[in-house]
Amino acid sequence: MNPLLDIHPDVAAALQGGQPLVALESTIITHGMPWPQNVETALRVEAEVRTAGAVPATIAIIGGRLKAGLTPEEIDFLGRAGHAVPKASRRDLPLLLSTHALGATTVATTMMVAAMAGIRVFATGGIGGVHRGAETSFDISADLLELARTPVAVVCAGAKAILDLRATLEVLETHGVPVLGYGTDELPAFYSRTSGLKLPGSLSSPVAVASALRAQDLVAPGQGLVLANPIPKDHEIPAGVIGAHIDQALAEAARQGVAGAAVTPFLLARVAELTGGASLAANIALVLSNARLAGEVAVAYAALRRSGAGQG
Ligand code: PSU
Ligand code: MN
Repeated sequence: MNPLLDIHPDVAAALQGGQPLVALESTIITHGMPWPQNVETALRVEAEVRTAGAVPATIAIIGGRLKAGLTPEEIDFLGRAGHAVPKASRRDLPLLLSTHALGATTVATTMMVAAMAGIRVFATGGIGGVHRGAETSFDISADLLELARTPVAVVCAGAKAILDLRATLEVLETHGVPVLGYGTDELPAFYSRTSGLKLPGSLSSPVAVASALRAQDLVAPGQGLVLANPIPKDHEIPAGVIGAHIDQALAEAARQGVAGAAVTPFLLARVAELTGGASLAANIALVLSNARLAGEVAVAYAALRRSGAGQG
């Protein structure tokens, strides 16, 4: 057990008993949504995971400790603090931990902590990816490289069209990361169900996903996977509507010289402002839907592991 890791008693009991677990990130709470919807959503997401029959483990850094499983009070504290909490990606961990700081875990660091704890499934909204203009900025999210090296399946609604989605898929392919559509053979684009980008495969039941995870355990045991679950139909925002707002947010970021780790939070916040309540409602709906699916996958995966089956 990692000496920097604290496991919540409910999470520890589930790990001990081989029960299904789902990891959840905290950057979506501090940097992905405004207060108070961020706290309400984080608590509802945990409830969705429980409804599916799994135990939620929201992950963050508090007082220089890696936390797998937070109390509702800790979630409330992070949500109120918002952007005052440092965003913690892989490169930030040594400094945040050694200075006893707070940190909101991104997809990359949530995967790291989940893997340390022994949690195979993780639900979030969207992953980071290759930014538009990366050919000159070199801005490629550490999330993609984490997926190549850490054995956690990330259930998400694809990636936001603030990114270069085609290049994002190419980088994942280069690193051998499976990207599976759930009930679709196209990469979902977060607010929209389709992107026009074909995926190599699609699965349509939690058991089918769990058995792909079991196969991955045998053939590529150190690697992650993306399960791309399209936003529920009644919350979809057509690409044509969201596209103009994204273009405006990107132009403002360029004009203001926003760079590095600030880029993604800036774009997320601007797109949310420009689209008004619609994008926030969509974001909440897709995260809840991903949490439910992740819970179902975790349940199926735990059952296959218990029976020693699931390959072939
Ligand atoms: N995309 C979203 N919502 C989010 C994020 C991305 O639609 O909240 C967050 C996640 O925590 C993700 C991080 O891991 O942003 C990626 O940041 P960067 O591009 O700086 O790696
Ligand atoms: Mn970046």
